[in-house]
Amino acid sequence: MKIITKTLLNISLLLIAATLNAQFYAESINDIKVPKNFIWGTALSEYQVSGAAYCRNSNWSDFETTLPERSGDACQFWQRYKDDIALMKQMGVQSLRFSVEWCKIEPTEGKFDADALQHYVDVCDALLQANITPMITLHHFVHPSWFEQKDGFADPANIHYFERYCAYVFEHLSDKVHLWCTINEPTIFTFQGYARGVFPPGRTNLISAWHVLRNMIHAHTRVYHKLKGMKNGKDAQIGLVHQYLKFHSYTSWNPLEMIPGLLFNALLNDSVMEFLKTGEFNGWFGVHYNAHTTKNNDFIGLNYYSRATIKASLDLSNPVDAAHYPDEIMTDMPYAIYPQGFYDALIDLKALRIPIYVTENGIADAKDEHRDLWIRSYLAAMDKAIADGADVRGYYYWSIMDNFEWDMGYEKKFGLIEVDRQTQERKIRTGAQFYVAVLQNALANSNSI
Ligand code: GCO
Repeated sequence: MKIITKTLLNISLLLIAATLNAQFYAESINDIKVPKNFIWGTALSEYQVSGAAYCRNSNWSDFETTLPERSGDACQFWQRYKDDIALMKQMGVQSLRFSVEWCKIEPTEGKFDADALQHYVDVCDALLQANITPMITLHHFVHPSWFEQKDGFADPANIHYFERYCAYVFEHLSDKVHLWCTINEPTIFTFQGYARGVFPPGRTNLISAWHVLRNMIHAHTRVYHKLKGMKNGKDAQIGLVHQYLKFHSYTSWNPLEMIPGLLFNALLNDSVMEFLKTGEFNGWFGVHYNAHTTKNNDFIGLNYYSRATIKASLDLSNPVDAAHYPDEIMTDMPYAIYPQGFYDALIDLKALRIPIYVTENGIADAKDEHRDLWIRSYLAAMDKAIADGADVRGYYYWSIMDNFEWDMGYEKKFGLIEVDRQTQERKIRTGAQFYVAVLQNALANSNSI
């Protein structure tokens, strides 16, 4: 009986895949053609895999005391990185995007911790020995408590602290690392922390959200030019990471869906896209920044998951809700599988005329039912975008292993590798096999066009 149900389920999934993603579905790894030297990687961030136990005195370790679920010691990556890197090597991972934690490097204002720096030197050495190219993110939602207490990125006078920390890390690691992400998703950091209040510092003030976003864009620009002027700067590839997220109204006529969509699109996508294209940031409420140049990135990091479909609801306490159409497959996050949006984002970014790294893409799927479909359809969408001229240089699956999904805790399973947090045992998921095959194939022969 079980087998019959499973077979029927598999057949129906295949049918859905065939109709829904007719245009975007990779039957085999040979359907995915990438340029020479393309990098196949995976991504993580320190706080999400090491937790508050290893990243104390940070905005997140302070804030999560108010959350129902705490990060604890997460996957203990801080101490288990050697074994995890060995597992990555075995899978064929060519590059790891990870974050350096500012709260470890500079736990007290102006005092840099040599042991923490050494830890990251060791991580880079372990990666290089395993033939895995390191890609560093300098800010992935987390910073030291002392920086937060000065009002963090809400005060433009604080940008120089961030610049100093970035320069310190770059000075010590740029001999080993050539791929650098300055800030991860300034829009999400701002929206979640200053508009929705579900990330630190837990504020709900739209005007200040626009100011914070402007300051982060400014901080990125300053760090970019600072690092480019340092030793190894010219050879390094440095870029911002933007989550390309578009809001979509469920109906084409309901103002309750369209008005929030206008605001969310402006704050979460359009303002940053405009900055990337023109060097000028125009926010609401007169918030403005002009970098006076468009050369503020060597590449753009694209995090793409899905679109957000908003539907008006009769529940007055929650008048708009995350929705999906009946024929769409939901992930465990409040959005559906939507490879078309990935293609569209890549084509939009093509206009920047700089290389693109897909710095994050992956599915939360605790039952591991749709991971295979996600990977096949999103890689097919990327393949089409490449064929249509998008200069994509690498793809990083989010995430190498299950981890702490911020305000949503541990329930969201993004990992290629399943982590049992009781035993800390790691197991490669069945749904990851297609990606592992892509990795293995890329290792064996460069799958170039
Ligand atoms: C983000 C982050 C990651 C998330 C991932 C899954 O986009 O919020 O960069 O830290 O874990 O995107 O939601």
